[in-house]
Amino acid sequence: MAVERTFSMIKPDATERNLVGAITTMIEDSGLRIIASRRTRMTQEKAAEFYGVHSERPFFQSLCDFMCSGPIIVQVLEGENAVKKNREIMGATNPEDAEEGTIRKKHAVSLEKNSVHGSDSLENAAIEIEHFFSENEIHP
Ligand code: IDP
Ligand code: MG
Repeated sequence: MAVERTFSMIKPDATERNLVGAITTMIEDSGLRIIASRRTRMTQEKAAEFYGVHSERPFFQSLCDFMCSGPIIVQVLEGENAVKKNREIMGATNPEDAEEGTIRKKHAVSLEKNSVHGSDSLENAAIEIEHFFSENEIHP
């Protein structure tokens, strides 16, 4: 198995409900290590760029508005099969479909306000990490 890095975000619905510690604990309990972490805010420009693949979808503007509506936590996670493992502990995009014990099942409020983001491939993980972190902010 390969040690990988993935990008994680705690979304505004979760920071608003004071769930940063609870979600971070679920990540750490999975064995993944948080090797970079920062509280910040999205701008409309950054949200539109970050979610660019969804720019033609009907929910795009609402998603960008939501992502800018409050603070977020951006993190780099490291561990064996980190990309897949993080997607597993996040649960399905729609919390109604998420499995028991996942972050989204436990904490998400809706399909849009689903508490966390996680990279969906190793390639996208590298791109998304670069959006938010320089190498000297990452400390394994
Ligand atoms: P993911 O976050 O599980 O990778 P994506 O399909 O990449 O899911 O969608 C990105 C984000 O856009 C979701 O996490 C969610 O916040 C939002 N989203 C996805 N589909 C819908 C929808 O049909 N309505 C509203 N928001 C959506
Ligand atoms: Mg996605």
